[in-house]
Amino acid sequence: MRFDIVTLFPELIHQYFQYGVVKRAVENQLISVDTWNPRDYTADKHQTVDDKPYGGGPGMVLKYQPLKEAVLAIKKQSSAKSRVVYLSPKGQVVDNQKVKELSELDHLILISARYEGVDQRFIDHCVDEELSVGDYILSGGELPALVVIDSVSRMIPGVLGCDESANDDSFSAGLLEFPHYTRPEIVDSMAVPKILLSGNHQAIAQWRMCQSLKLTHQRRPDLLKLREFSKEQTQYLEDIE
Ligand code: 9D3
Repeated sequence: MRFDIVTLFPELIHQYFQYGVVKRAVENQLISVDTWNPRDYTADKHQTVDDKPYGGGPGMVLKYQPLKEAVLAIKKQSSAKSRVVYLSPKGQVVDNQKVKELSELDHLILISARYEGVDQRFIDHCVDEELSVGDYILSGGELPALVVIDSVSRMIPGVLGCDESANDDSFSAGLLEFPHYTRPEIVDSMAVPKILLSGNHQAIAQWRMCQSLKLTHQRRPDLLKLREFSKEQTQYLEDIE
């Protein structure tokens, strides 16, 4: 899958892909990441990318032309059908279903803005969809673009190793994860739950499932409405209540 990001701060994007899962995905040619700076698509000698808002008010607005030229340049050098996503606090909040949908595309063009945002005519004419990463204010769209790319990449077959994708199996999907422990067996007089030392794999799996259900019930009851449960799980949930 190809990702092209339009941004005034390309270094911010490239840094991220020097580490971990996404670095390996680039090396294995499962994803490719390029950045495009609207400043390179200006026509005046000061390379102006922003201007004051019509109607007055604080802050600056990214100009239409440099953004449009950047998107045109991206589309010109790619044959794949592409979707243009504008990262915006006004967008639909991204969830796992949206990530899955995006992971089935061949080419994503992501627009990361700064300042107060972009000229509305760019959105009306060049953008397919506006996405937010949550109800809190950030300083720009670069972190949101990285959030989307990171999460979408993890859904592309081959990006995660067997070990990394194992906990997406049917019982844990859609639930909060059970607690983890590692050596030593006792730290500051806190012991590891005995069951985890028993070697009884079936009992351990059941304990973990119960922990997941209990935690999800406590912290995110909204998630429980989204999925169906086995008889055993339903019984356990009734016991919690
Ligand atoms: C005071 C008006 N602000 C809107 C509520 C202006 C404004 C603040 C911050 C406009 C843009 C931004 C920068 N944020 C993003 O570009 C952004 C974002 C976010 O701030 N939160 C969650 N998701 C996203 S996606 C892009």
